[in-house]
Amino acid sequence: MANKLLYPRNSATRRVVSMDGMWNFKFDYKQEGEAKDWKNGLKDPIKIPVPASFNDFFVDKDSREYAGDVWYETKLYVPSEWKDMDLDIRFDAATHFATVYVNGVEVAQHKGGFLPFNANINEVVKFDAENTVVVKINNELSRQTLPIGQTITLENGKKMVKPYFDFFNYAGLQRSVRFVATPKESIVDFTVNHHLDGEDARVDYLVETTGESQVYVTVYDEDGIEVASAKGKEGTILVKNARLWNVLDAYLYTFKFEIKDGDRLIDEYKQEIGIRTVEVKGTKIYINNKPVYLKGFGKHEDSDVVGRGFNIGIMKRDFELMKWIGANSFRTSHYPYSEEIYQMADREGFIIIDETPAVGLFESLMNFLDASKGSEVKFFDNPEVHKETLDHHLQVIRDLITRDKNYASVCMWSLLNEPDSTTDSSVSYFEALFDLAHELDVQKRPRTFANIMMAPPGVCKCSHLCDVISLNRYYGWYTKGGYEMSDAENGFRKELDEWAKYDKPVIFTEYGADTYSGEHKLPSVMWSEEYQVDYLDMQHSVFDSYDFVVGEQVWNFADFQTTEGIMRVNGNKKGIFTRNRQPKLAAYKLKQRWESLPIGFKG
Ligand code: CKX
Repeated sequence: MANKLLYPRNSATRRVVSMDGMWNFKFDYKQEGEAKDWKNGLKDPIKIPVPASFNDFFVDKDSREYAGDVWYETKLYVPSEWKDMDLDIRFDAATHFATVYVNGVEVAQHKGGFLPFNANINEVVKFDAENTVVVKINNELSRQTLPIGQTITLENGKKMVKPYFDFFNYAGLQRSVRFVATPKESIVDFTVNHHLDGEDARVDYLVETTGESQVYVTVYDEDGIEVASAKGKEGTILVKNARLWNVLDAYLYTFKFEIKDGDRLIDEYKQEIGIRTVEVKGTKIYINNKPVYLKGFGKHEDSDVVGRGFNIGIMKRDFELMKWIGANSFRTSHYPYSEEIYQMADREGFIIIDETPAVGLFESLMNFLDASKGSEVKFFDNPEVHKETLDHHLQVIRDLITRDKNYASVCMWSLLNEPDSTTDSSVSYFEALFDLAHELDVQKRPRTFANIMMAPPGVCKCSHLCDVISLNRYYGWYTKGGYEMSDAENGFRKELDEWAKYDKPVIFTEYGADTYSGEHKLPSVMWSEEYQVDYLDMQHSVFDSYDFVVGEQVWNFADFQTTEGIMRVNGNKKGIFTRNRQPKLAAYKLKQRWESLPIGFKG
């Protein structure tokens, strides 16, 4: 069975049935689900919405903090009219480890909570009947999962997940689940790569199918007019007078891929595609041969009640707020986001820095805050990290690039967030990641990782691998905050003077200050809305002093949920917007700045 990761779409030859809604659900407190054959169906279940994290629906702490297996069940009716087709259940994600059973038979397993996978059911399906679909999901973390953490057992015998990162370990069926019927001979994948040729564009394409019939590609403009076409599984399409996809000025062509036997249509798949190029030259990032300055945010898929569950309303509100504030980019911190968000970014013309779930690659007990004082053994000095963790990390990169490679909005790959890049043992691990990303991405987009403040120039051993240097810096917050901010600024400038020697573009993928919405103080003090403004003013004054700084992404777009801690007030409050998407004072300050910065600022 070909590894089909194409986003599920109805077409003349394909059928997609949503499986979203209320599913049966059980916690497996006694770890008895396997022994009691819950794979055949759940007895005395409760109901739970899909897509959503399970954690925030309940009123008791054991449910919210549950660590271990949870079981989901639903029924799926399959008509016999589809008996000659490939029948798959496509999970947009299952966090973090999933085992899928249909009619009591295991049909798929998947490790990793933020990328899609398929469960083929042809061998076990009952036609013209209800089929029992059961999904066992485990939410525990270790050094061999991405993201990284640990799972401990409390003295009362209950398990607890302790993330090495600063966001709540939401879990479950957090994205949509769909039943997909495709022809036996089908389009499995395609890849596009764009070249500008004066007013024209040449689009190299490669189509992967499960058979040998002829492939046809037809390109339509936004008015549905055919503008180009080609025949064959591989080739180049010339789009005359191409309307390019530009930042905040998007244009999407519809590419229709067909497999035909003579006039008989075998399979059809369509996707909207923006034609653009992205590259790094010197210390600048170019889109369509024009320099761009990134303005925007680190975000999270995070909202009230549904946790990390895909929330289409929040997605819409977030884009409206980002347009309002003058942003043009965001990073999918710290994991690949729902595909609908990339589709929206394509449509709205936003640049995405697409990040893997490689966060917490630091020896730490609580989370990154302990990173500098975790155990003496450095993360990459652990031999098993270079085996199981690296194998999984490389697989995640393969799946990430397979899933997202054709989105115009995806302009950079962030392969890790705040790893311990300070040891010789980290270099071979990073080299493997960066080499694979370069090999797999035909568009050769820039590669980076978000560098933590403990890994400045001369200490970091891996920044030379980056095409773009991405920095997470908190001068004036985690170091020398408050009245010491002037010293913080001096230290900041000294560090940037060192980064200048890399002669590469530098972007800030994080800078921010925790701000309790409604807290006001004149003169400002830390945690007040006024301090967030003063803090941002200092950062921007530093950024504007360096020509090679070509991007600023504030941490964070919105307040978000974390584990409990003495520095978290029901979550991380560095949002420019509150968790329910209302502006703090700094939002107006940022709007003023970003609306004044041209897209080619410093270009
Ligand atoms: N960086 C000093 C990773 C984010 C956290 C952020 C924070 C840290 C800062 C590291 O996921 O939320 O502390 O706000």
